[in-house]
Amino acid sequence: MNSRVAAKTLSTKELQTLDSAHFIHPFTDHADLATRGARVITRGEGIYVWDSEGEKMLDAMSGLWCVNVGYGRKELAQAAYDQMLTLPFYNSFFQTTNEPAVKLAARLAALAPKVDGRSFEHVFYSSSGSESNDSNVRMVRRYWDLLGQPQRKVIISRHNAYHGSTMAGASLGGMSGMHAQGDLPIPNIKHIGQPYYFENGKAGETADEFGLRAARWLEDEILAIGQDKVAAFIAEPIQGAGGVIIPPATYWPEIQRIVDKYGVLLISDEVICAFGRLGHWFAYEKFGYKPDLVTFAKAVTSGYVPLGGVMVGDRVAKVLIEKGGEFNHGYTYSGHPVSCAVALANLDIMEREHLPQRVHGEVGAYFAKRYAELNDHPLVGMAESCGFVAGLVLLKNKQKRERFNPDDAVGMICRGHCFRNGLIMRAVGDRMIIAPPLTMTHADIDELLRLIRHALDLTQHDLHQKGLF
Ligand code: PXG
Repeated sequence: MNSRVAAKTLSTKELQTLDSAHFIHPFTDHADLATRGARVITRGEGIYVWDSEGEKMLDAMSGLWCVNVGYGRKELAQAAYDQMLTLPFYNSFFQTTNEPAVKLAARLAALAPKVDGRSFEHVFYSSSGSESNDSNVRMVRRYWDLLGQPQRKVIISRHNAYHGSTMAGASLGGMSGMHAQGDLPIPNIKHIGQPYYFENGKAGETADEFGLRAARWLEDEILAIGQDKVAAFIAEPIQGAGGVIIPPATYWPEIQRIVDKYGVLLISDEVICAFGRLGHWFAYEKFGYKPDLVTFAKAVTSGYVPLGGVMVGDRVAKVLIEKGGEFNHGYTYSGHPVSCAVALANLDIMEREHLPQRVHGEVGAYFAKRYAELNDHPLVGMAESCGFVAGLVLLKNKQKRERFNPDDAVGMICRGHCFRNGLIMRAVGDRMIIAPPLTMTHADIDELLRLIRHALDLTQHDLHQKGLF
């Protein structure tokens, strides 16, 4: 494309043609996309986005689980502008640092709650969740090397987990479709089952009983591999991309007991769950466990600019710093001044507007109550939420808990009805999920629930016509 084209305002059709000619999208079937043309999102304000045809949509996915403060925040733009003029970039490799990165690290350390005297005084920066989890692999292995236990290499994760899309991120994740492309997982990554009660609970087993059973799969795996070979366990507090899988209350305490018993490091991947999403700054506080490393990204800047990182707990930091010498790892953009300046301004908004507290308190309770009402819909099984993430499963027969045939792609049918009717909701197989901005008011929540119910009604009608329901 020449520069004249770049300067001109393009029609939707022109943009779509250029898009399929030049832009390889993430996780997309390009041949399929070329037949329909990508939807062009042009602007956002508050909880809404608009496309190039002027359609307004309530963005119940906060972009991609990240725009926690909503769209159109001028002070985030101002923070980026000011920082770009002052110092757009400098590296933090050769014994240099910059003011926003330092201030942000100290602020994150102060926000991360201490559990049983364990604290997070240190931060390692990256630009994304995937990179952060790569850093976790490097850090965990370095830790055990420094302690004279280099054989402790195996990191245990879970099926249907999502930890990113780099080689290590995709390997840590438990998505079979991702593993099938490119010889993944890389060596020394193992997976256990996920704590999905609806799917894996046995007849007559309570959710709490199932939670204990699912946690003990970790103990079985540690014993099968050999305790002296296991470096860490990594998990999302609630699985996000896997379909908003909320573990039973017994799960996390039992996981804590097991990692403590075998001395295994615990990595809490909070790329989705931190920064108010579950009503706390960090999600481990919600579930009361004690991670050694916490992955963050996304909402640290509300997605306005890329930033990720790892909160490094005392146990690991002490060894890395006191015994470590040089850690041969880092990124050009580790501690990027513009990203860190935007993150600071984003945390200002979250604090000023008490966003985690709103989710934790009355607004979150209202959302939970309204969302749970969806359980009375004929298509819906197990509509449940935690903070501002929520999921439900579409059921063919509610009384018999019968699922749809995966080939019928009912989730995609429902997602289509959402999109055409002004709602962005995500489908993961037959699960419909949301993670709305934390700024939602009662009126916004009412509107969201009206839109979801309308889309479910249309889906039911459609499936009925197709003979599927
Ligand atoms: N960990 C978790 C828990 C995530 O949710 C990542 C790591 C990777 O972050 P980056 O910034 O490298 O993408 C994520 C990202 C989806 C979807 O379909 C979810 C994510 C990314 C893309 C799509 O729900 N989460």
